[in-house]
Amino acid sequence: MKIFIDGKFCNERDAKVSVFDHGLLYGDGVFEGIRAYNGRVFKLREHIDRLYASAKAILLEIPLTQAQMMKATVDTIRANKLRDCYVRLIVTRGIGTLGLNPRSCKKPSIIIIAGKIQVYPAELYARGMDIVTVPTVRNLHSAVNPAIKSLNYLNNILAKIEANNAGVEEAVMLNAEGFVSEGTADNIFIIKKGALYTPPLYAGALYGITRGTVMELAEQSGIKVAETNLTRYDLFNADECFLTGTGAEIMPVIKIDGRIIGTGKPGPISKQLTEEYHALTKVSGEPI
Ligand code: PXG
Repeated sequence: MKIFIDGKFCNERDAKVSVFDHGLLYGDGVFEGIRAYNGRVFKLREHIDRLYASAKAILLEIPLTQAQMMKATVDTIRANKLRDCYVRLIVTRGIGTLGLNPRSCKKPSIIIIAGKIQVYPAELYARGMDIVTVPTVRNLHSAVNPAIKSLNYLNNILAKIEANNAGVEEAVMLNAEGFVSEGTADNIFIIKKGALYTPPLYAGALYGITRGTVMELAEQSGIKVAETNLTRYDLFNADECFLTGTGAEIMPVIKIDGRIIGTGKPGPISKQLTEEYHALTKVSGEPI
């Protein structure tokens, strides 16, 4: 595997970062998770835009233009001769001293890894997922805004551990007000009486690129889409529910906190949107 580090490709064995990198010492940095399908990088522009928006929010100046970053991403996939893969882009504050002062870091580090994606088993998509709401609340937008895809994912990791401890794969996080925000690496949607609802971004969600794509697909099919605050009650009484993310794509949810959702099987609108999403991933994106 060839890994891009600061403008050079190196072998997996030699792909190492300094113990003084503030990405490691403090989680000081940002990242993206991107997928390529069928020789095309899906929604590359959108992911690069979000990476730079995350960096801007933490006052991290990425030493590449957006065009150079897009090229580096495509070059990394090419160097590994991949057509269907997962790409992790990481930009850290760089190497500094012990002590959190970011001014000690002279140059941000850029890492690009293109590899195989770990996907949920096909049976799970066919059956639908059982999820729970968890005690760990989503970060406040007045603290580290959840819109920032930062290297500090402990909030989500704790939620994931709590879900796993409850015997399920994924968590729904609520915000400090008790409204639904999102999953640990996915946005959440419900369907009620034929309309699609998802929490607004100010409820503490990431500006999910899959979320945006699904909303566009729904609108194109004449499905009403609304961003609105949702409570656990709304989730329990939904006709259908699903999670969206680059990794999970569209994952139907059939049980939440022990309540069966709708018929207890992936619903027709979830299935329709999944088919449309898969069709889109096959034909659109930046050629590798
Ligand atoms: N919320 C959070 C907190 C996320 O981290 C999403 C929603 C969905 O966003 P996208 O833009 O992917 O639709 C994410 C995405 C990984 C990994 O390897 C994480 C994500 C995506 C891909 C891989 O942990 N998070």
